Amino acid sequence: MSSTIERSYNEAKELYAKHGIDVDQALEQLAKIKISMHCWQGDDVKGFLFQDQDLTGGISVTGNYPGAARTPDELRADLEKAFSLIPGKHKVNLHAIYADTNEKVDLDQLEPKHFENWVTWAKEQGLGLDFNPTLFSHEKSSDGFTLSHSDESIRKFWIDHCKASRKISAYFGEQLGQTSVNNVWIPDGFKDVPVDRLSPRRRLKESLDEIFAEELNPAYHLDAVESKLFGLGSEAYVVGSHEFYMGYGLQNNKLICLDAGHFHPTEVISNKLSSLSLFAEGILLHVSRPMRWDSDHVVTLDDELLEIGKELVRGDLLGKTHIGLDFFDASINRVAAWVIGTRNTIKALLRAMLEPVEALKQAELSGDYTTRLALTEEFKTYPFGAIWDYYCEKQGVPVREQWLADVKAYEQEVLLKRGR
Ligand code: RNT
Ligand code: ZN
Repeated sequence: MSSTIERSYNEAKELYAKHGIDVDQALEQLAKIKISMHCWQGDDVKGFLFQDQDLTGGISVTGNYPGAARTPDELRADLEKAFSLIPGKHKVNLHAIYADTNEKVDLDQLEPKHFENWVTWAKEQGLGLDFNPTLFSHEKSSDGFTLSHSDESIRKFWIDHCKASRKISAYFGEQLGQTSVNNVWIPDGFKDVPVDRLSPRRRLKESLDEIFAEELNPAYHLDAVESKLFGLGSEAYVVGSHEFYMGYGLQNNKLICLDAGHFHPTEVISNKLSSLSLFAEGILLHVSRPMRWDSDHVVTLDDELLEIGKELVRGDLLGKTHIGLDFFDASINRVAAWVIGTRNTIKALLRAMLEPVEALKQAELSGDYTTRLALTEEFKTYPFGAIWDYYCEKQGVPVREQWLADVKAYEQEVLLKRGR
């Protein structure tokens, strides 16, 4: 441990202690929180099953920075590099199209064995895994409909794919001895105003009922459903809207997934967590950053990220919330994108843990809004950085921007040697 870092830490710790904040305890709690880092930032959501398929489903990755992973081994190497620069032990969030197999297998035929290499690797690395069925970038979703399709055979294909995905997720959980979350997101929707909004939603409900019919052990597997307001090409109507999945998730005890980019531009997910926590079985977050639309920019330490952290900490919601990331930027180094977004998410949680929550709540209760405002504002310039630096050093990862040199070296030695 460098002596400057330790000295700054001790000085900062004292300042926080004056407000009854136990910094060491906060760091212990922080070290237990797993962030589910999404594999798809590493290769622009291409996956390995259908590599010549374009990305569809109304989502889009822009940029052509060199070095995207082309194989499971390359993706795992990139993930390892990223994790070596992020404090703590975390999870990797896989999509079905990331199956690691030489077999030509379609989505409805996927089995746990197609993900064996991922599990072996996760065990070696001490990582958890989460999963997602992939209901896009496939010929059977080319007209924009999947689980709500009016053609029974296509709907069946997607139901079978989602059933297969739950088995794979349960296999992850059993093998790794920790819960895997399987998150269903579908792109279904209309570009222009539909005549019949109800029927596709009824079909989606029926599909979900069928998919979830089999009970699986919640110690190893949990189901989540992700809503959306609009997508590219589904601007007028999305079948799986927020109200749809609020209803479905609450009625059927499913985790409700909130993606930060899936609401009206002035609507924030931080303000939804408290309400949801009172009724939902659990919450899954897709921490993302919408820029004017659902653009999936790398998350920065902005007001909304800080607010999400505060809501989780102040409301003691970490126990029922699974934190996943969802962004994809191909205009910068992809390993750096992971490192920046994940470190920021952890920072937001730490920042929230270093607030005098009790005193603030007390001020609010007694109507002393002056103290509430004064304290929150002063705490913004408390020496949070000293605590963060110490945490990174203690966890054996680079302090401050030192990680960037590592990523640049990796870019030279590995990423730039990959053909496009
Ligand atoms: C799309 C959803 C979904 C995807 C990933 C790849 O709008 O956010 O979560 O980003 O499944
Ligand atoms: Zn998402």
